[in-house]
Amino acid sequence: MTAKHLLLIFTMLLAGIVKAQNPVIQGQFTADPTARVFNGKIYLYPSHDIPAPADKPKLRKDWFCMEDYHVFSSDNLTKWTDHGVILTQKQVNWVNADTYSMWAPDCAYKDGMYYFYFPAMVKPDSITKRFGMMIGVAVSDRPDGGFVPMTEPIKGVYGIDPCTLIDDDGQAYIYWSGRGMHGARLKPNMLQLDSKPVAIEKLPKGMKEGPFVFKRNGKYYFTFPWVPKEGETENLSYAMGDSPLGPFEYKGLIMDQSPTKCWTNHHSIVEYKGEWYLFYHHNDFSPKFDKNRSVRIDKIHFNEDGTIQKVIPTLRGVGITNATDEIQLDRYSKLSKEGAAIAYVDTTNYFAGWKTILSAKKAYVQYNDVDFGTTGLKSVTAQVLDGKGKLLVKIDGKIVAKITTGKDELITVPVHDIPNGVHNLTVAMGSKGSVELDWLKFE
Ligand code: FUB
Repeated sequence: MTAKHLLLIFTMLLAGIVKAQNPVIQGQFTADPTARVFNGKIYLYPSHDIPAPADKPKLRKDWFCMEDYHVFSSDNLTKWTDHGVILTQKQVNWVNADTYSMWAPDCAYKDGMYYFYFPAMVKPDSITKRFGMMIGVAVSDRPDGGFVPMTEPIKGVYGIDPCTLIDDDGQAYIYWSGRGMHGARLKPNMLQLDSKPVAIEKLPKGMKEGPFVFKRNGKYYFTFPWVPKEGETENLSYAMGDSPLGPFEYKGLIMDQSPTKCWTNHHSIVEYKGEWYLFYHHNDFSPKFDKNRSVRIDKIHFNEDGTIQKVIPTLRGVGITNATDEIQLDRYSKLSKEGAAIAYVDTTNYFAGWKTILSAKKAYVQYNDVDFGTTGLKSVTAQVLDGKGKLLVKIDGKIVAKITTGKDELITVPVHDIPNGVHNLTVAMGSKGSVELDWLKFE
């Protein structure tokens, strides 16, 4: 890792702000995202993958390793604030802190309090007298911290991947996976079951986990990652029903399994400011090890009859990017079939992100939804990492600047006729040659 990369990560952490596009959180791994809307903001509760610490030789190097949770929030889905660590395994008396097993969490709000649900491996000698994964609760009066863990996990819940649903009548439910998929009513205190666990049946055969249940237009959606056959990886699927604990009828796929083989996928679905979003994960910042994952977001759409349209994963993700921010074109909306490619900036530090390589005349990269504001932008700066050639900067197809580069440089040129508002940006090769571009920014 170079001094430049360290400075970049340090600056991002210090500001508590991370950037838009997929993956949405940079500088650290985030997986199993549960998104919730509290007080008009989106809160993101992911698990926190880390590489197994070198001073813990007993931990498997090829498995999940998670010792704590962060929470992130945003009011525009593009700039995220990291509120820091909200719970660590050492704070929970019943958790075996040698196991680094703080897996997929959820958070629910009820009657002025926030309930953070998390699975973890119990201590062999703990009060539970059980072995394996159970689900605990930590409680706070705010969504972004102050969580105090209860001294016992929830009795009767043996498994992982908790998900909650608060129905319109205020009744809370919890769902989890472990020996099948289950759900149960929660007591008003949100800490105990109020009914026997119900097995969610009639789902297709194969390995399933990570249930996420939500309600829309009076219908209950039971959604889940599913591996139909050995040798495959997790797709995202769903079933629908008329009551919170089923029965549910299987409806189909939300997202195909990934062609680039991240074995897990784990998701949540949330409505925010009138649009629906799918939060999921992929191993973008860890291409060689799929247990170090990163959260992505894409829009999700429903058909008239309430069924879900399949989501095709994108790198562009969601939200509007300000023209005055560094625009990472490699998170593209469209790439020309020939002469355009994306590569890591630094294969010894994947968190440094990606670059766009344009290597043929007319090759292009298009990045949609850039907000050019209302004030006259005068110049554009490009971070060129290598190469020689002429770049044409276009807004909705019209050339607004030409950049001629012959080396790695930060180069600024004047722009003209910049429109107000949100438009699509394209950078195309206007000559022979090859240029490696990190980002572009208007001033
Ligand atoms: O993150 C650990 C496990 O991987 C989760 O509990 C599963 O849902 C899968 O994403």
